Amino acid sequence: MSYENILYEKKGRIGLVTINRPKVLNALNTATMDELRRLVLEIRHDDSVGAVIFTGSGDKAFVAGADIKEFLELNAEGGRRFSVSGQHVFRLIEKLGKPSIAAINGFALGGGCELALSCSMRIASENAKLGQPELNLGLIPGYGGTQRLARLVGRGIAMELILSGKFVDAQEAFRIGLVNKVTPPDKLMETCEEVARTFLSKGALAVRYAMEAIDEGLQLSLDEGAYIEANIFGLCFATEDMKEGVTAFLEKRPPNFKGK
Ligand code: CO8
Repeated sequence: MSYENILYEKKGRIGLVTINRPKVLNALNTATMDELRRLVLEIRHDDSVGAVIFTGSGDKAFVAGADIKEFLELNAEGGRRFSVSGQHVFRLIEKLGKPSIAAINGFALGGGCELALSCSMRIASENAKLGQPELNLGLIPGYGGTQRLARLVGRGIAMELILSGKFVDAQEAFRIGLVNKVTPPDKLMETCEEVARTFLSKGALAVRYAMEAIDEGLQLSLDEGAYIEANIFGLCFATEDMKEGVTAFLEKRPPNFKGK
């Protein structure tokens, strides 16, 4: 499939998705969100891809938000639909079943920060700035930010960031747990690929099961989450990878996982 606003390449088993509208700091317009939805579905069904990195074109922005130029045309129902369809795309990323890394190479604002929040983890370059400035526009975050930010960094910090609309730099984002790592700009992609390769070295089924247990459990009580964990843990015993992993350990050799 070809895309106008997104670049997509495969580096080995890593899918590299680059939002490519640098003139508007990679703002997500409707067409880009539609392409992103199609691409994420394509990646989901492509067994040759085991991990995904999302980034933005140029050296200034990851994604500076939803495309503000589209907002004035919307009425209440249009705004709601806009929000629901964007939430759907980001939920597809979250439930991809393959780890995703946001390589934050500059501004990650509004919908851009929300895109990063829907990834499994975030790595920021030293020049990154993150924030949810929607209240400055008389809006609230609409692509899951009110929900995911609070779940990731806690209620108090989410309240502070969303109600103030302030930007935080990479170090502050690291301090509050919004990003997992900070790198010099020229090391960002290398670091993301290195982390992705670590995930790829595990069995793809166990990776997917662990992600499912974490993500499903986060929506449940501890007891319900533990129940899901036990069931998925049990399921691991039906995989060839589990037998291979345990046998390899006992035979003191590296495992050769097949994703089966
Ligand atoms: N949408 C559209 N265009 C944008 C956006 C954006 N989000 N961000 C930047 N641009 C454009 C600018 O208009 C400018 O275009 P032009 O050259 O034609 O004037 C170009 O990108 C370069 O930007 P600046 O000249 O402003 O660059 P600066 O370095 O001076 O400033 C900033 C960079 C601080 C990032 C600034 O561009 C800015 O504040 N951008 C807007 C950030 C923002 O508010 N983002 C949140 C948007 S709302 C949102 O994401 C809601 C998501 C949920 C949607 C669901 C709702 C229905």
